[in-house]
Formats: sequence, C-alpha cells, structure tokens
Amino acid sequence: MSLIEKIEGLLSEVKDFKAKAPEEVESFRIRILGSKGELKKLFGEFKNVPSEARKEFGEKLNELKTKAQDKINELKSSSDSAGQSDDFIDLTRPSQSAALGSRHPISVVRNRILDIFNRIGYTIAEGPEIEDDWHNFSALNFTEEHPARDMQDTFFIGPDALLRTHTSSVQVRVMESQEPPIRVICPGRVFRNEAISARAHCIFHQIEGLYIDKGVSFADMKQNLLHFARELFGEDVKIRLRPSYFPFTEPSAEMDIYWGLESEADYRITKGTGWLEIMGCGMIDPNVLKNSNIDPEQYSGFAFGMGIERIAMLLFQVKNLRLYFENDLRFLNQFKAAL
Ligand code: 2NM
Repeated sequence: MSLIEKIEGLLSEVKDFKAKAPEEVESFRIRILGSKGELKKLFGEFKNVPSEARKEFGEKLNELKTKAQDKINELKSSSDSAGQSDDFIDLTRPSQSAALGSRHPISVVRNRILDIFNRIGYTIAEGPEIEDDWHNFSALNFTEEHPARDMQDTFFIGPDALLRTHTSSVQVRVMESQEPPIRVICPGRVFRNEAISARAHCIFHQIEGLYIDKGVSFADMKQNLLHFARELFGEDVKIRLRPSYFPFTEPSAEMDIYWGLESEADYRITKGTGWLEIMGCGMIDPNVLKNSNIDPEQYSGFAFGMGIERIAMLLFQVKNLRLYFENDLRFLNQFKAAL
C-alpha cells in the first residue's frame, strides 16, 4: 500500500467516524493527531518520498490534518450540547423531595377524639370564641357570685363580652337551636386568666360532649365514656368515676383512668395512686335544660369535658405544656408519624 493510499484510507475513516461518547472522540484524536499518532508517523515518512511526489504528499497530509481536526472539533461541540439535551436526562433519578410539615400534636389528639365520638353518632359543633355572659355563665347555672365570673379567672373584653372559658357555651347554643335528641361534640380554644406554668396556660383546647334524649341515664354516660377510654387508650384500660361538683351538672363526676405505678414518674404524675384524672362529666342540671327551653320532665342528658393538652401530654409523654405553644420545629417534627 502506497503512502498516498494510506492517507486516502485515513481520510475516509475520518469522514465516516462517529462517536457515542466523548471518550471515543478523545481516543480517536490521540490515534490520528496525537504525538505518536498516524499523522506524526506519516510526516516522519517525508524524507523517504521521492522529491517529485513530495508536493502531492504534503498537500494530502495537510488535508488529513485539517479534516481530522475539524471532525474532532465538530464531535466535541455536539457532545457538549448533547450534555444538555433530552438524550442525557436521567428519568430514573429520584426527584428532590419536598419538605413536608406535620400535624400539631394537639390536632392529632383532637382528631383522634373527634373520630371516636363521630363513630358512635356524635356530630361536631363549633361556636364563637368571644361570648356573652349568658352563654358562658348564666345559662349554665353559674350563680351571680360564682368565682369563675371574677376578673381573676376570666378575660373580659367589653360590657357583655368575654373570651369563653369552656366550650359549654357552644353546647348552650346547640340546645337553644336544636330539638332533642342531641348528640354533639364541641372542640375549641378556651381562655382562662391563669399564670403560665409547665402545667397551665391561659389558652388551651377543650373537647366537650353533650347527649340529650328521653330516658338518658348515668349508666349511658358511663358506657359512652368507657367506650371512649378503650378506643383512645386501648382495650384493657380501667376507668373509675369519683364524685365531683360542677354548676351545670348534677350529679357530677371526674373520670380517672388507671395509669399504673411502674416507674418513678408514674408515682409523680398519679400522686402515688396509679390513677389519672382525664375528664369531668355529669347529668345535665335540670336548670340548664330549662334555660335553653328543653323540658327536663321529658328529657335528660349527660355532658362531659376534657382538656386536649392534658391528654396529649399523657399519650405523647410531653412534660411541659409550653412546648405546645412555642412551635419549635425540633418539637413539632417529632410528630411526623402520628396521625
Ligand atoms: C365538663 C364537665 C361536666 C358540660 C356541661 C355542658 C352543658 F352545656 F351541657 F351544660 N357542657 N359541658 C360539662 C359537664 C363539662 O367539663 C369538665
């Protein structure tokens, strides 16, 4: 094979060369144009070429050199832009995950409690946070002299306007506007003029329930509340009712669940008894029914109320109430798994 034929061969190789990856272009460049490449070797043959053929040989070599260089430049620039083209988008790559928030523990517990009562026929009722004296106190059988009406305990914001101290005010509105049978559950924010500590806050969340129909008894109440405790704390939970006093119920009781006395903390939170108070309850006082135009000779009912913060503290072992109001992400992020 003559040197000219060899150059012609390389020229057609350059013309037909295609590369899939940048590495192939680079090894092709090294083979043709590299310091030990084909072109260098051919230039080395120059001295062996007869003088009459040197002109043609030189021209052919230069042609090979420019064509190879052009081809390589062309392949390089097309592979650079290919890096940004659709061919190189990796569709299997996981996308950047969005930072999701989590539900606040008070909402988690509120929803669990509402679900339990919804399933046994209670519907949700809500009402205003700013109330008048009638719906917050008088209709609920609070006497004129009752200490809860004091400025020390209640935030008054006008002549007959105050921040509700319980969601019982919502239940008065339900009793005034609906005929029995009534089964409602009332969640909401309530306000009390208290010094803030690890166990008390001036704003907290309550859920109160109300059940009115013909022939409703204390036994019905106890069964509803036992069902609730089993659903929230587990099938094996034990409850007890202790006599208590509220202006709006007679008789009244406080419900405890058996928490146990296994750890030193259990002694502290149950004051050595093993029992923990979780709610107040009772048979609605006939005066309260009368105040909302429900005939106590025909109807009877029970009501109950609990603080969500307190129950959430028990379920999630939160030691300081203030954590619920600070919205520190280190606290809130711990509830991502809770629903
Ligand atoms: C409690 C305890 C006992 C209660 C009473 C009423 C109403 F409106 F029917 F009179 N609502 N909620 C009640 C009864 C609330 O919370 C500790």
